Amino acid sequence: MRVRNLGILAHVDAGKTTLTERVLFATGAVHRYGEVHDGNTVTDFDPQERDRGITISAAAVNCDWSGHRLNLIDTPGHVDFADEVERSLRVLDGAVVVFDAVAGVEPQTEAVWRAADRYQVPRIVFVNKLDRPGADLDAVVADIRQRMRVAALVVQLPLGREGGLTGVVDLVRMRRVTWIDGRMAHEPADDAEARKARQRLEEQVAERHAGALEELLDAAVDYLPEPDGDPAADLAALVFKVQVPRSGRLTYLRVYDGTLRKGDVVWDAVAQRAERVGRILRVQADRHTEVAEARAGDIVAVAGVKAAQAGTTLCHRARPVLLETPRGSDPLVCAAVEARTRADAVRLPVVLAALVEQDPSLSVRIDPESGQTLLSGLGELHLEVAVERLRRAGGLAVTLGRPQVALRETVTRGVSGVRYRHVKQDGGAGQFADIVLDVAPADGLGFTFASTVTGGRVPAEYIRAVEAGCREALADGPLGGHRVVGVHVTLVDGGTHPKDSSELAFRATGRFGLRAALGGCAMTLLEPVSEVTVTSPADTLGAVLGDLAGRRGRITATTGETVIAVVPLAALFGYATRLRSHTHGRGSYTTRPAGYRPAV
Ligand SMILES: Nc1nc2c(ncn2[C@@H]2O[C@H](COP(=O)(O)OP(=O)(O)OP(=O)(O)O)[C@@H](O)[C@H]2O)c(=O)[nH]1
Ligand SMILES: [Mg+2]
Repeated sequence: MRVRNLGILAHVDAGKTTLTERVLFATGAVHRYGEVHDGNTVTDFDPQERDRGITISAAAVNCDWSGHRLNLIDTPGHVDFADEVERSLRVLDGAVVVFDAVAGVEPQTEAVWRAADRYQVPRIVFVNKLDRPGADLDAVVADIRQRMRVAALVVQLPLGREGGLTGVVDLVRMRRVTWIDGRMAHEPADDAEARKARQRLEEQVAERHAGALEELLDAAVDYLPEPDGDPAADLAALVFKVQVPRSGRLTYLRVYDGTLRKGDVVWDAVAQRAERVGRILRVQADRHTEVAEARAGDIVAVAGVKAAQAGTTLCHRARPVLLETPRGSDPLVCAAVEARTRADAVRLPVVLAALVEQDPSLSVRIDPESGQTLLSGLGELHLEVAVERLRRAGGLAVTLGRPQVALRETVTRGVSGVRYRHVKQDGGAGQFADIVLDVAPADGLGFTFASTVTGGRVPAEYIRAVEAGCREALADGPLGGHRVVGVHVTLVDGGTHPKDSSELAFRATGRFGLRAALGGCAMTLLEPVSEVTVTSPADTLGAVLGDLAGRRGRITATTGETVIAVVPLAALFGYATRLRSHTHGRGSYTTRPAGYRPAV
C-alpha cells in the first residue's frame, strides 16, 4: 500500500485536533467523532490534554484513503510545545497547515510555516472555521500570500456562508461536494462564481508554469509527495519520540531506508550500542496494532528498545549512518521542583530523568548553591504540564516554585593572548597541553571557533579537542553560571609534549583556558524577550498599552484592535490573569520567542 506521512500544523486552537478527528471519521477509521471540548477525541488522549482542552504531545494516527495509508501526526499549537512540532516535522513528507478563517495568519502558524521551510516540507493549506461569523476566505488567502510570500492557489471554494456552509466546490474537477446529514454527494459545478474562480486558478498556474497547465492539474489530485526510500537497502531509521507509559517504553521512528522486522538487532548510531527490536506497532494515538515489519517510508513505534533517545539513528552496525537530528530550542524558563516527602524526594530524580527522556526540551540541574532541583523548559505552561505529569503519572507529591527566566551571558569586550598550560607530570602517564586564546564578541548568539596556529605546532586533532573543551566551558559563565552565548574564540598558539600530550589533555585545557579567559572579558547578562500579540476591544486598548509599558514592553505595531510588543519574558509571568481583568475577559494574546536583550 502506498503511504503519505502528513503533519497537521497550526497556531493553538486553529482546529488541528478537530480536523484530524473528522479525517478519521470520514475515512472510516472511527465510527463516531469526538469533540475537543468533550474531551473525547482520538489524538488528545492524555488526561491533561482532555482537562486543558489543548494538545500537548504530538499524536500519530493512521487511516486509509483511496488506496493510500495516511500516517497523520496531530501536533500541538501552543508555543511552549514548539519543539514537539519541530521533531515531528523532521519525519514528515508533507503537512496540512490549518488557518482560522476569522483570525487569518496567527503568530505560531507563521513560526511553524518557517520551520516547515527549514525542513523543506511541502504543504497544503486548509482554511478552517469557515462556518464562524466573520469568516473570510479571500482575506486569509491574501494574508497568506503577503506574510508567507508564497503563491497560494485556491483549489476549493466554500459552498454557503457561515451557519449555512454545506460543502465545497472542487475547482480542479469542477464539481460541488456537499455533506448533508453526514452524507457526501457530488454534482457538476457550472455556476458563474465557480467558473470565474477556475479561470483565475488557470491563469495563476499558467503564469508560473507556462504550458504546464494540463499536467499540473492532472497531478493536483496528488498534491503532497510520496516518501522515497528503498525497502531493500540497509536500514536507516530516525527516532523522533520516546514514550514511557506504564505498559513499557515505546520508541517512535520513521524508517527512511530498509525494512525493520520484529527481533532485529539494530545499532544506535549516537549511543553506539546495539538494541533489539521487540514488537513493531502501528499507532492509533494511544492504541496499537502489531505488524510484522516496517518498510522504508513507514512511521511506527517499537517496543523492546531500551535506551535509544529521540534524535538518534537506528541502522546496521557494520554500515552505520547518522541522519540529521531535529534542532531543539534552548530552555527559556526554570523553576524549582520540590518533593513533599522524603520517599518522594528519593524517587524524584528517577521520575524526572524519565520525563526528560520523553521531552528533550526539558532539562534538569541541581543548583550548586541552594541544592534545589531546577527544571527548565520553554515556558510557564510547559513546566506546569511537566510537574502535573510527575504528580499524575509518577505518583509524586511535588510542588513547583515560582518560574524564573533562564538568563544568558555574553561577551561585550574580549581579551587576547590568554595562555593556559595544563601540565601534570608526576610519574606515569603525564598530561601536557599549552594553548593561547583570543576571545571576542561574535555576530549573533552562537559560538564560533577558529585556529590561526601555524607550522603544525598543534596537530588538527588537538585543535578539535580544544574546540570541544571550549564548548564545555560555555555551560557556566563567570557572572552567575549561566550559559554563555555570542562568543568567538581563536586559538592563536600552542605547544605539545612528545610523550605527554593527548586529546584529553587538550580538551581539559580548552575548558579551563576559556573559563579563565572569560573571567578577563567584560561580560553582560542577557534576558529572553518575547514578541507578544494582544487583541483587545477598542475601549480597553489604552489599559492594555499602559500595562505593556509597565512591563518594560516596547510596542512595535498597533493595528485596529491588535498590539504587537516586545516584552521581557520575566515580565510576562501571570500576564494571562492581568489581561483578563484589564479587558473584562475579552482580550487574548499569544507570544513567541524573540531572542535576548541586555537584562536591567
Ligand atoms: N466553529 C468552529 N469551531 C471549530 C472548528 N474547528 C475547530 N473548532 C473548535 O475550536 C476549538 C479548538 O479546536 P482544536 O481542534 O482543539 O484546535 P487545535 O488546533 O487542535 O488546538 P491545539 O492542539 O491546542 O493547538 C474547539 O473548541 C473546536 O471545537 C470549525 O471548523 N468551526
Ligand atoms: Mg490540538
